[in-house]
Amino acid sequence: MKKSILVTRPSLAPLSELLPYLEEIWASGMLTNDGPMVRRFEQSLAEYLQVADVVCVNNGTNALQLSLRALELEGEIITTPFTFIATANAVLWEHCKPVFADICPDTWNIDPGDIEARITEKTSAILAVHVFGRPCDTAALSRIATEHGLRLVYDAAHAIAVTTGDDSIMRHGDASIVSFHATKALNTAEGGACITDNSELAEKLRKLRFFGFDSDKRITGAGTNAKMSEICAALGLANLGRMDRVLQDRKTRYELYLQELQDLPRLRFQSFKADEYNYVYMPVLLDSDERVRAVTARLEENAIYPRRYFYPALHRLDLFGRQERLPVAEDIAQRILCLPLYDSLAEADIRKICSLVRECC
Ligand code: T4K
Repeated sequence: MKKSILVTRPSLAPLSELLPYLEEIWASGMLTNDGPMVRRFEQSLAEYLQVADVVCVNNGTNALQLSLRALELEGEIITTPFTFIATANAVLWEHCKPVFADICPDTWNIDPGDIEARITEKTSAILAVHVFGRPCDTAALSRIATEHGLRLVYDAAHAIAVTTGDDSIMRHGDASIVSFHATKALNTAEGGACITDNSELAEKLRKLRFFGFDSDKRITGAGTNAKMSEICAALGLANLGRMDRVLQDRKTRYELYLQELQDLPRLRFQSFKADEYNYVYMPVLLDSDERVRAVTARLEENAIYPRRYFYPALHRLDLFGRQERLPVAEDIAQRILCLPLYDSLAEADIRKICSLVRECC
């Protein structure tokens, strides 16, 4: 039987590095409810990301919902159709309407020019995604948000450790969220965080994730249960300890793909600055939907499973009211394929994937 190669595999610290944290939890008997391991993980993350405040929650989707809720958003929120469904679902769950703007053809991020065309008196915020970790045009988005009095939230689910200049990408806007799902470069099995430099907002988020309780267990409002458990935080701490190595290993593998595929005229890479990317995904843009299907079929015959992140573009789904056509997003979404990329992927496997891709291009 052929060995399967999946689009990703979890980046996991050796068990021996997790055990000391688990022993502490077993000794304390504290498994959840804002315990010491979550606080330690939050502090370590704040240092690692160089941000003021990190509020950990039980997944990235809830991090998004809590951020929208804490900012008291209503009406319309302008967002990108080229993202995972969770981005737009979070808007719906907060009883707002996602209004989709088109994306840029090279970065695949939301197009600031198209946002401006979609602002109405009902717009309360922009929810931008650093797709595949590629930073959005944060300067343009800040300018638009300020000029129109809008809130600006970043879905940075893919953008762990990305910096622009000397600054963490998570320091832009009113808040950013990150995901620590098993498939992310930094994982806590399930998990996520809201990140903000605004201490009042962070306090509000802490209450919202914990039924609305303040630190004296007084009820301050309608919160929910979005707490991260101590065991998830322990896994996060163990994995955070080897993040730099994980990212370096991914970068090496990304560069091998680049070297093997860059001469193919029918294939392009996401455009990014080398020091502003985390090399967590391996998306390639092919010249047609048919070629995406052909490459996928050829790889699957060999037990290699790439993924069409993110297809279809969300704006034409019935769920979001089949909004007007967005030509760039529709074109890009049907031509992107994410090839396998993770830190333990063997060099020989990458060469094999590339030679199969070449056969179809
Ligand atoms: N915003 C954006 C822009 C996002 O991309 C996401 C999540 C969110 C928000 C929400 O964050 P979370 O609420 O999820 O924290 C995955 C993830 O479930 C999802 O977290 C992620 N984005 C999305 C892009 O991808 P699938 O449908 O690819 O998952 P699955 O189970 O097919 O896994 C992919 C591959 O990984 C499989 O071939 C097997 C492998 N795998 C998976 C898991 C779960 C493992 O080897 N071990 C595992 O434990 O959605």
